[in-house]
Amino acid sequence: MTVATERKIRREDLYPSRVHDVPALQEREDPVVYGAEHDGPLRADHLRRYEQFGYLVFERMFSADDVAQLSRELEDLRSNPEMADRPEAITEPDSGETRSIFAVHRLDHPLSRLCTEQRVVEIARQLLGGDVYIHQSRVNYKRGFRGKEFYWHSDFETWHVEDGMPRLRAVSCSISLTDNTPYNGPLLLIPGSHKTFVSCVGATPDRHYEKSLKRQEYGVPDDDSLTRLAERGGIEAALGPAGSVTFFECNTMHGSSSNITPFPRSNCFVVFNHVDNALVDPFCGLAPRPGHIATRPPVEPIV
Ligand code: 6CS
Ligand code: FE
Repeated sequence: MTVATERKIRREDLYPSRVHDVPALQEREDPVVYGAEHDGPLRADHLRRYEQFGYLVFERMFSADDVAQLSRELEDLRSNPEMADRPEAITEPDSGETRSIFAVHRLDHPLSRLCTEQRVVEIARQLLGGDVYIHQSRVNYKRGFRGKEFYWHSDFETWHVEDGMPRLRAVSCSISLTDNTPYNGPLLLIPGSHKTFVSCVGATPDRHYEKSLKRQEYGVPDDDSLTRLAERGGIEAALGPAGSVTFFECNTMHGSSSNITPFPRSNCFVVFNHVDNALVDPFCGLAPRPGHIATRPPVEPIV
């Protein structure tokens, strides 16, 4: 290990990444499930599956009518000229199409209410063991023909290094607003990968989010680490009709391919973090990312 690229690791950094010049696999130091069966709607077998595989898919948690209305709202948001120039709106690197809109939970919009739906929040509270707040929300459009991929990554690796999320006590929730088929770029997950933290190489560039939200190049696993995780756990696609919901642990390795079909693969993505896991200074040592990407303390629990 050459000294040249070693960067100082803070004592409380349990999951150092982008500090060594070689990748490393580290077993997780935190529990997966923090609550118990009597703490919410998930039964013991749900909790066991989440602990083992790192995700749960619930088909049709929202009805077709709920979702049809939200899809119209999604289009209104995308075509709203006021949104286009805001920092929350991210375009695709090539076509300039709207790729994502961040912080939808802070808008006065039906999609904001979706982020704090009781059916979703009570599952997050059960998995994380108590009071939670929204760390991040976004709608991903992944439109037909030009919706680009999200390369393999652990959400937590970015949130730890670039936002300062201390421990593995957050859950990502993807609410499908369109059908997720095998063809239109569904969410791909590696079962069991949440139990291994992949320490990535490469120093985080300044204002990395200006590029990474379009196409992520730092904080992505090397081929060998990814191969080992996939050989161990396989790869599963989170398929299901519009209205289905996938909860995945913040360290579950996931990604999705480009969408070359005419059919969009849109979702509303909301991240719940436990209030005791609120952000500290980013472990990369750079300035924190803006508040529309990561909610900074003081945080208020969702009641
Ligand atoms: O950097 C982030 O926070 C975002 N990037 C990806 C690809 N997934 C998690 C999150 O939305
Ligand atoms: Fe992600």
